[in-house]
Formats: sequence, C-alpha cells, structure tokens
Amino acid sequence: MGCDEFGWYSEHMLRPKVGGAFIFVWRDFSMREKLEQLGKQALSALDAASSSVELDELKVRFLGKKGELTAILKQMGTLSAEERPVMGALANEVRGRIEERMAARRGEIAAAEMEAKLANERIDVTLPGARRPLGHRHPMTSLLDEVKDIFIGMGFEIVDGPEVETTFYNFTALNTSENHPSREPQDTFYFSDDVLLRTQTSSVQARTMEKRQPPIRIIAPGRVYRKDEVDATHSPMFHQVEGLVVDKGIKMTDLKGTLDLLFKQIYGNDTKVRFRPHHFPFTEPSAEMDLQCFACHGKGCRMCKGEGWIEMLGCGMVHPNVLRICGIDPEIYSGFAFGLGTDRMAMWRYGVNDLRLFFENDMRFISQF
Ligand code: 2NM
Repeated sequence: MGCDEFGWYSEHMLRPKVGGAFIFVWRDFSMREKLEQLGKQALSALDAASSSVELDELKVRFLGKKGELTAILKQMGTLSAEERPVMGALANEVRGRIEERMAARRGEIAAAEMEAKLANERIDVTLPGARRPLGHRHPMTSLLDEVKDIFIGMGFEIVDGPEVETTFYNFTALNTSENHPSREPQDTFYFSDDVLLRTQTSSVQARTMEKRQPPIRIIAPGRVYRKDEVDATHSPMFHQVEGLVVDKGIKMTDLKGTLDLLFKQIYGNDTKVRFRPHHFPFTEPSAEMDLQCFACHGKGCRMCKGEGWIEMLGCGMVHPNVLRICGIDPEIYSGFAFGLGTDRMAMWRYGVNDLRLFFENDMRFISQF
C-alpha cells in the first residue's frame, strides 16, 4: 500500500519529541472520523481517476465486500447501542456520496473515452484511396466471349464437353476412317488405344446429336490438343469454336449467310468472305472460308502474304454418315458445320505476332488488353 493512501494518517499522528527522537503514537480514531476520512479519500481518488478501469478498481477498494468501508463497519460491534444507529446512518451517507460521485465520474470518463476513441479512429475522407488492381479478362477469353455473344444473338446454344475424349467421339462418329492420318499417334495425344486429348471440339457436337433430335443450333468453344512443335503460330493446345446446325431443309446458303454475318459483326460491315472447295471426312461438300485481308482490303500485303485473303476456317454440310452414326435420319434432316481457330483470330484482333504470348501469362503482356 502506498503512503498516499494513508497520507491522512499523518495529520492525526502526535509527534512528541522525546530525547531527540520522534515517537509515533497512533491516535485511536473514532468511527466517525474513520468514515469521514474514508469519504474524503474516496472522493479525491474518484476525482483523480482517469479511466473506467480505474473506477472499477476504486469501487472494489472502497465499497467492495472486502473493501475499506466494510472493514470499518466490522468494528460496529465495539460501539455502544446509542452510537450504532448514528454510525450506521453516517456509513450509509458516506456510501451514498461515494456512489453518487462514482456515477458522475463514470459518465464523464465514458464521454472522455468515447471522444478519445473517435479522435483516434477518425478517418480522413480526403486522403487518396488505396487503389486495388482490378483484373480483367484474358484477351483470348474476350474474343471468345465476343464470338459467343454473336452466336447467342443468332439463336445458338453454347455447349461444353470433355477435353479427354474417346476415339469414338473424336474420330469414328465424325466419319473418320480407321486408317485416317489424323488418328496417327504422331499428331494426337493418346492416353490409351481409345482415350485421347480431343483434337477438335466436334466431339461435343457428336455427343449432342447423339443425345437429342433436331432442331440443333449449337457452338462448342474450347481447348483442343495436337502434337505440334511450339513456335510463333503453333501450340500443342489451342482454341476452337465449332458450330453445328441441323434441321429440316438446311442448305449451304444457310452456312454462308451465318459465317458472313459472324465476320461482318467481328470485323465490320464491309468485311468480305469467300469459300473454296476443300475436303473433310465429316462434311460433304466441304469448304474453306477466307476472309478478305482487313489490313489491305484484298490488295495484298505482308499480313496476308500478298494473297489479299486470309484463311479462316473449315466448314461444310454435315456428312450423312455423321448424322446416321449419331442417330439422326439424313433422309429427313440436313445440317452444316464449321470449325474456327480462335487463337489466330485473337492474334489479328489484338495485333499480337506471337501466339506463345497468350499462354505464358506474363502480366506485362496480359495487362495491356
Ligand atoms: C471443321 C470443318 C468442317 C465440323 C463437323 C462437325 C460435325 F460434328 F457436325 F460433324 N462439327 N464440326 C467441322 C466441319 C469442323 O473444322 C475445321
């Protein structure tokens, strides 16, 4: 216990000087004095308190069960019968004064503490905010989204399928003979004799035709895999959007109109396309579609290697064998299909001359789009 707390005792000490030495003599205080001193001491301690924690401590110290007031009251037994009610009343009065001051201080201190807390937590709304870097779509995804939107606008559905495929959906269902060179392990990633990484998303279309009857109007965008050496224009993984329409009376002109509209929407209304005869096992007749060079408008430049045209995609009327294998009657229905590589499209669209940049995910590159 610090001497502060008992400082008041010194006032009541008698210090007769006897033979050069101080003799301390304790006066036997009356209970009245003790109560009044306790009251004074408590009030000044309350006035000095500066936190609500301190107030709690003072409450325990003065008014608690083992507190100083209780300690004084324990001596009631030594009082006379006349003194007892008088001292009881005084004790209650002292307690009342302490409690009253404590409540007042509690209010003041709580207000001060709240004020300090508010000052401490004040936010300067004029400070510049912490900028959070916002991500954005990969350029490949942006282009795919654009293509998807156009097809959705033409009433197509977007379908998805497995990248790990069986030879049946990847080749057989697409009228690709057992000895066709595209089946060669040299070109295709095989897991086993009949499980592989799909080489085209046509497998998704075969799966769709097998599941439902026409009318079918779908595109299947996604990753495809071929054993190609990596260079500026080749990657063993690339992206395709394949389209398929099957219904009664679907003709080559429907194919041409659909693709013409697609490229007009992507490259502008003055875009021209042309179709050249080609061969695919899954379509008959088959064609390749070229886009008039958007850099030179057909005159011939570096972009189109002097051709004036850029090879865009393969397409054709779905082979009757494909329809038959997938459970659609070619006597009733006909359809067209096309396969479009979107990596090259993205390269042109964003003026990127090296395909590898799309897949390396170097943020210095990606964040430019
Ligand atoms: C191409 C070229 C031509 C094609 C065919 C089919 C299906 F499933 F209907 F038979 N889907 N995609 C197709 C036709 C793909 O890619 C260059």
